[in-house]
Amino acid sequence: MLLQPPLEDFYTTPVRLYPLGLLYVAKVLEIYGFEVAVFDCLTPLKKKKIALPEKWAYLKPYLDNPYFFKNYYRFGLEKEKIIEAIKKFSPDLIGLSCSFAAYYRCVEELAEVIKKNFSCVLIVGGNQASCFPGEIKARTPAIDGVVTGQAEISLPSFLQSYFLEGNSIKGDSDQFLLEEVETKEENIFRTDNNCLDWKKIWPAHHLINPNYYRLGQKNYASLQASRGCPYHCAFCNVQVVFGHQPDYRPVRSVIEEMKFLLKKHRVRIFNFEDDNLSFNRDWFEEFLKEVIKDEDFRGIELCAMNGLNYDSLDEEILSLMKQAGFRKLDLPLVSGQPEIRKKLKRPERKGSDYFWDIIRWAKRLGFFITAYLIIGLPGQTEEEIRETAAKLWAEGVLATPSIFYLTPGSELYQIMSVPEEIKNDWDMYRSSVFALETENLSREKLINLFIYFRQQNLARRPP
Ligand code: B12
Ligand code: SF4
Repeated sequence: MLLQPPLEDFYTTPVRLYPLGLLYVAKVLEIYGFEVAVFDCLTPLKKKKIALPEKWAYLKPYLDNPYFFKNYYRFGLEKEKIIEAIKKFSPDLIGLSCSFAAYYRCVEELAEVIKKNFSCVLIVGGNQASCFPGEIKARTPAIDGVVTGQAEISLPSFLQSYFLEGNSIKGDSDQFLLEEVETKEENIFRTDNNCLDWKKIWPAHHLINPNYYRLGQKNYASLQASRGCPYHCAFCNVQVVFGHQPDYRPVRSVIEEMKFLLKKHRVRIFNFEDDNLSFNRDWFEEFLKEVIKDEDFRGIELCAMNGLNYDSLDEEILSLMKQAGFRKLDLPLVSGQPEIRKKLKRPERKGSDYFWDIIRWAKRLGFFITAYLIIGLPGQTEEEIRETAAKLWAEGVLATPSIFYLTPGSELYQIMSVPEEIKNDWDMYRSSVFALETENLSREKLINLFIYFRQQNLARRPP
């Protein structure tokens, strides 16, 4: 049984909680003969007001501001309901998604409750688990195993060592014999070792209720056409799980998965959570053309809420994207200052003004554009941030700020000097607590900038 745990914060983003990582893990387990249930504690989303932890008392004076957060919440099911669901399925193995440092406390709490009530094997995986496997093992004895990296690569060997080499589990251990699975489904294994080829499998979408995942009136699903990104942006850590070698699925396989979702799950919005979907221009062009020419896809919407790298877009690709069903364009600009982008190693092969060309072309094509800025980066100033925002607003672009937070495994994480009490406290690794101050940007300035963006964006919202 695989669980997406509850979380605690001021907000979450219900339209992007599709448990894609767990569905890939589920597929791996199914291939090995397990009967799998995916239990998403966050969907349908429930929230309950809870007390703001004392360490964030500095945010209290702002909670009255109409443009700031109002309350601190626990999102997700109560633990009694989770225990009940686990009892009902009675699993031999439980896997928890552990993607965020900020919400590790909730994973730990859930792990401890599970261990008190059940004797099954308990494992965690995901980005956070991959960043800190040793620390997690040492910190949370309730967790039996920390599986790092992509489940398709690491889970088979974990299953083999755990279930074939002495550890007990109910059921028939023969079914975990790799050789046996290999002969049955030979083509899904890489030839050089025993891991699965993620490009040859689909996430186990069939294990969730598609009607729980909706954007407005329409069912949506997240998927991945590629993994990995060749760049080395200093604030990014996606390479910890997916590496630097972009790895694309065959276009046909992505189209088939979309058709399955369209027909069986009535999905009308397809959200790509790739690290760098548009990096391989030839692949992206071929994919868009396939979608355009296929009658089944009339009226669908495509989006890449994780953002597209503007450096890899051009007028022709934008036009194909529009025809294929992209209506919104999410573009990470990061900072308006080219020198800061350069220092952060942002890809900018086409020059520092190229972003603004893309904006103009996209506007002409009728896209709704959101540009994402990181606020609070080393070297940034308040003036630059306000100027960039004003420029974006003048172009009719929504400017969305993300307050800079610590990302374990990133270059900045290694080199930035951060007070120990912040670095040692995973709760602090989130935007919403304004943890990191720089020489130019105090916490007060960051909070005021955040409020300013919200106020301005609201005033500009179309009626
Ligand atoms: C989609 C997404 C979200 C969604 C939620 C996704 C979800 N279902 O929970 C939303 C938009 C809500 C979100 C929010 C945040 N996110 Co986010 N998000 C992502 C993103 C872009 C993609 C995740 C994804 O679907 N990947 C595709 C799947 C297939 O990959 P995967 O989940 O890693 O799963 C694979 C492996 O990890 C492993 N695996 C995963 N789970 C498990 C479980 C088991 C048992 C096993 C064995 C293996 C395993 O196998 C899978 C298949 O190979 C990642 C970046 C990334 N590229 O992963 C960031 C990322 C996870 N987010 C991150 C962060 C920090 C946040 C925020 C906390 C930032 C903030 N604003 O403060 C917010 C929280 C806001 C809030 N209050 O909700 C960080 C986490 C870093 C860390 N270690 O702390 C990441 C890595 C991005 C980054 N580098 O900054 N996020
Ligand atoms: S382009 Fe995006 S995914 Fe690639 S390294 Fe930079 S931030 Fe990370």
